[in-house]
Amino acid sequence: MAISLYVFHFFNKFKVFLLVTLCLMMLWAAFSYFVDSGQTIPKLKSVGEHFGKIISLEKEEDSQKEEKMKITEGVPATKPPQGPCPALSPYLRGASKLTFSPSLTLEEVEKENPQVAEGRYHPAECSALQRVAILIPHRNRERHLLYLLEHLHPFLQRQQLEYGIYVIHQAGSTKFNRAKLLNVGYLEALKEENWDCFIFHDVDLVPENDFNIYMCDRQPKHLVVGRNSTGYRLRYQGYFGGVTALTRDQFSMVNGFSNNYWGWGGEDDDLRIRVEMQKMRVMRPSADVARYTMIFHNRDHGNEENRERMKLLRQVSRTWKTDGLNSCSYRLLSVEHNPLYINITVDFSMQPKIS
Ligand code: UDH
Ligand code: MN
Repeated sequence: MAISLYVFHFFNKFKVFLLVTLCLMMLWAAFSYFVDSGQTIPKLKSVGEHFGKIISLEKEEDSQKEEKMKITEGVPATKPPQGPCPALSPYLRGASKLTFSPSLTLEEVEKENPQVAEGRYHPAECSALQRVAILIPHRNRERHLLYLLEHLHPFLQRQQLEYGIYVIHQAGSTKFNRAKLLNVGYLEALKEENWDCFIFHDVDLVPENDFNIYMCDRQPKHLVVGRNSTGYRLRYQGYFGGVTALTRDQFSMVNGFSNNYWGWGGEDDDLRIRVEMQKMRVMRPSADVARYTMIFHNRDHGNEENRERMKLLRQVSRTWKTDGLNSCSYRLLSVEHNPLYINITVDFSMQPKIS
């Protein structure tokens, strides 16, 4: 009796504690039963599964990467995205003394320019501010072309430009047509690249100072302020010949050059009139940098003075809309990608001579 009384007292004293303990034990038993049978916390389980998958995918990717690395060993890795080139290239040198070696060969110039491929170049260290097409009208001036290529490639590279040099060669012996060749150059060059800027460049004019930047501006630019043969003075007020720079849009806005100037003279003045009619204004770099050496030459056969030019120049306001890029017909004979320039050969002999 005394013992049973004692047990009763003991339970009575700790009944709350015992009850709580009992409940906890029952809960634990139920919890472990469900976990073991796989019926509970499905979310947690699936997260775990995914986690496992992610790890195994990473492992797969790693092994694929290793495989790729093995395959592409020796191939340069794709370059990181580049920033734009600086506004002023750090490689410019200023005035340079030009020399023209009589023994120079095309192979030597090619060796000097290993980074030029198929007449094109782009800087490796930054993305150029403009893509520039240099258009050179040409016939029977191989020596001049060689000297121009020799000087122009390093000159343009020092300016950190993306560029292509196009030589537009007039086949046959009909009267030379500089302006029409330049129209052809513009149309053909745009077939292979959306050039931003076009430099219309005589073959015999070599720039003396690399601060004369071969980029286009908000207005058409005339780059030959002075040349050795004119005492480095502008040939005449309004002169717009030799080397000019127009954007793709500026040139298209004036409908390009006229196609009707056969022989020497007038086509450059015609272009200036077109530019002025579109309310654009010719800009020139300062006289101390816009200097050229013209390689000496006499007047070429087939490029005799055009005696019709004054008459044509009086008609520009009437003719510019229908005579130009939109009416430039020609027979394309070939487009050759040489190491240092793209050679476009055209035939104008079927063209009617309108004057
Ligand atoms: N051109 C050729 N082949 C020709 C004629 C012209 O390639 O047969 C091209 C060449 O790009 C040249 C440009 O057209 O630079 C302009 O022609 P040009 O150099 O004959 O014109 P420029 O005004 O001379 O320089 C005109 C003759 C001046 C003779 C002066 C004699 N001292
Ligand atoms: Mn000349």
